[in-house]
Amino acid sequence: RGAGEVTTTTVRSFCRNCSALCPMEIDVEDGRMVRARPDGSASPYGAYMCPKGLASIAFHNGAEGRLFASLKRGDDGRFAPIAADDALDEIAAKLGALLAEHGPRSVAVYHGTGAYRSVLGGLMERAFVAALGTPNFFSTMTIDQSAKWVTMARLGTMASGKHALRDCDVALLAGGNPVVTHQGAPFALAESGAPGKGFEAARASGCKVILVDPRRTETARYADLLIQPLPGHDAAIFGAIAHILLRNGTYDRAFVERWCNGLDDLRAALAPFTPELAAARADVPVEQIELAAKWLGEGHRVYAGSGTGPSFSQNSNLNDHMIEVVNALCGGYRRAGDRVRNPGTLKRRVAVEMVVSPSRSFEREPFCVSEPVGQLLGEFPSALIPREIMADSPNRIRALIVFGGDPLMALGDPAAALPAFEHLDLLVSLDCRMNETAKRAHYVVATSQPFERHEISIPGDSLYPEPFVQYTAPVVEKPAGVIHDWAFFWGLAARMGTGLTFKYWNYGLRFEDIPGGLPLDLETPPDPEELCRFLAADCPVPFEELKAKSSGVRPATAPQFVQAAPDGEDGRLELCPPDVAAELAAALGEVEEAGFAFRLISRRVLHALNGAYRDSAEMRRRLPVNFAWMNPDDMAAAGIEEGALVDLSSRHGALRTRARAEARLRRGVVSMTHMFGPLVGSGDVDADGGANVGQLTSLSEGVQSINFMPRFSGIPVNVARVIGA
Ligand SMILES: Nc1nc2c(c(=O)[nH]1)N[C@H]1C(S)=C(S)[C@@H](COP(=O)(O)OP(=O)(O)OC[C@H]3O[C@@H](n4cnc5c(=O)[nH]c(N)nc54)[C@H](O)[C@@H]3O)O[C@H]1N2
Ligand SMILES: Nc1nc2c(c(=O)[nH]1)N[C@H]1C(S)=C(S)[C@@H](COP(=O)(O)OP(=O)(O)OC[C@H]3O[C@@H](n4cnc5c(=O)[nH]c(N)nc54)[C@H](O)[C@@H]3O)O[C@H]1N2
Ligand code: SF4
Ligand SMILES: [Mo]
Repeated sequence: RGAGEVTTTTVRSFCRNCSALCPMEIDVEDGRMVRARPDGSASPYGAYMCPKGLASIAFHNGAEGRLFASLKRGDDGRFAPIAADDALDEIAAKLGALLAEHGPRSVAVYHGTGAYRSVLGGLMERAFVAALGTPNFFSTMTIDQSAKWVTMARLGTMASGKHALRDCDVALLAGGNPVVTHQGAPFALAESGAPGKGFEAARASGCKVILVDPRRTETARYADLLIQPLPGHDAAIFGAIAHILLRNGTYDRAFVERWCNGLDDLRAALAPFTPELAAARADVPVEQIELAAKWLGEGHRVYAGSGTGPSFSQNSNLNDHMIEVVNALCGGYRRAGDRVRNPGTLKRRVAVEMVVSPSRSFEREPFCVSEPVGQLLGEFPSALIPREIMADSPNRIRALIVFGGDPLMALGDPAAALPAFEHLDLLVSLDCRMNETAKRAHYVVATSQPFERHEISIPGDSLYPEPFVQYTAPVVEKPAGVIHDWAFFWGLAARMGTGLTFKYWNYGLRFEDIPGGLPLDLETPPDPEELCRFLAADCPVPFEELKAKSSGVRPATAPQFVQAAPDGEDGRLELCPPDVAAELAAALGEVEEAGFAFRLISRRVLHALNGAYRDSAEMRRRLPVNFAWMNPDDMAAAGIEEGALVDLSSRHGALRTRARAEARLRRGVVSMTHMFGPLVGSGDVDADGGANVGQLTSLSEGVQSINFMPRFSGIPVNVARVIGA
């Protein structure tokens, strides 16, 4: 080729921002990615990518100050580059000394949203934590929707799973916006890739869609009924819906008789939760609650579920329990003979109509040291990390490895969290850029980014709308100074001499109980392609075929159906255990916190992914700061003009940002997104590039029992225009 000519090659891979794992085509010029397009050739979504998937090229190419070398913080507080091998030597030595002196509990790992993108890294992390033998595993799940884990532990789970959106005739989603977030099954009601298509298909086949959200979300365009309540009243709303189903006898009697306990206790506890009470508290027309209950009661294949909204608000565990109770009263699960659209490809699961009884795992050892609470799905509550560090206990946490996360921003309440993080003997951040937690770390280990890695589609395996599997080799080479996430954990194990067995782990499994696995050599690093080959061992598509078909494969598999329960299967859903009844009674007596004119609600924005991409050019153009969005009438009443500086104050703290009108919001709420600005604002929101909403939240007041979930939505606040600004 002539001088100055560039050759473009097109490589197929998949986006790893979220579990949709959209297949994509990437143009590479001289070893650099330049463009991305959706690849619809085999994709279960057709040709689809969202803006943050497209933005991942710019992110990859350094739009947000990528780290090209690891860093060590000196005694003067300044960071200096350090070779990754040297950083690992020093970290391994420190961890080894802590383990020898204080035992395995002195070491903790926090798994952030960046870690979910790293399949091999995440599995190597699990292997490493199992080898250390520490119970101190934390993830964002416990500061996200762990109310769902609490519900599983107290109510139980229907092993056959819920219906896919396309199979429903009535579908309800409380507090989620999948058209923006692409957050779908197994949590919320949606298909994660191309979410609009799933809603369109469901509606075309006659499904009625109900949304419950203080904001008329982008997803609301698919809603037949939108209920716009004040936040924090989902327990009352869904308690009232259950009340109506019981009152009218429109619940699924056969299902409840066969699979549920506690109907009488539920009936008694819900007697005071009338639709009128819920309507008054949530400030919605009572007719809307009656109509939702009518549709749900008439439905044959019902889905009731939630996004983050109810899990972030007041009484989040109770909110979630009552939403699932409504679903159970409607028999909203796949039943024997129902089609299973995607049983999984890399690991095929058999769906059986039976109940996994409540585990109440949080009542069992191991307990946290600061609170007598056990684990949920093998994890301790992230909101307790600061207390577990500060505890006056020989078993307190002394070293924290943060893998793809920014816990100081994510936990909120910096006044409580920051001193604890500063108290650590060792804080390591494994990340591709400097975030607020990394700034306080002793070591920041610079990692590779998704397109530089081998990966296989485990996160999507049973979540794709139909069976699909994809393997990718690196699209571009990683820079010399960074290491892979998996190599970080392998490298530590090799230096510390702990054995390491690599396994196909999935939620619900105890790592130790998974049979087999691949014991790793601690002398020679594993070949990532071989790790993926191992993970594909049970896949009906041979690995060589996966390698050859880089757009992914839709295997031709015989249709799968839910199987009937084996004889004598006696697991049951506990609709109203005593702790839930007590929480209902307490909620009944609650009064709205006086002295605050507004409730701050959570939201997510299309072009950012939590902390990632907020500094990209596109985001900065759209959102120079994270605005306080308000109903225009509320702004007019308070004399706040568009763009005006406003101070938000809660019982726990304050922040300053700019106001922006949004008619989609009901009155009485202010909506802000998270992970903007520095941990603590300087007072100049424009220079800071936004404000951290975590400054308004608390790690001690208003937290839930069991999962210690803080309140991230429905926070009582006042909003004041900054005078003279
Ligand atoms: N573009 C983009 N996508 C993302 C993310 C992102 O940052 N950006 N983050 C990812 C992550 S980590 C997650 S957990 C998911 C979250 O996915 P979603 O749960 O879909 O997140 P949101 O869009 O914030 O939707 C929450 C909704 O709850 C409503 N709400 C707030 N409080 C209440 C309440 O008390 N009751 C009810 N009923 N509703 C309430 C809010 O108005 C909001 O519309 O998204 C993921 N996807
Ligand atoms: N007030 C308030 N608080 C919240 C929320 C809220 O809405 N409001 N949301 C909550 C929720 S749902 C969540 S999930 C948490 C999010 O909390 P976190 O996950 O702790 O925060 P993120 O900013 O998403 O951190 C992700 C990090 O991963 C890095 N990363 C990206 N790719 C890779 C990779 O391949 N490898 C590695 N090693 N790192 C990578 C990014 O650079 C980024 O620093 O916050 C929670 N906290
Ligand atoms: S939906 Fe998720 S996987 Fe698909 S392009 Fe967007 S961020 Fe990537
Ligand atoms: Mo999340």
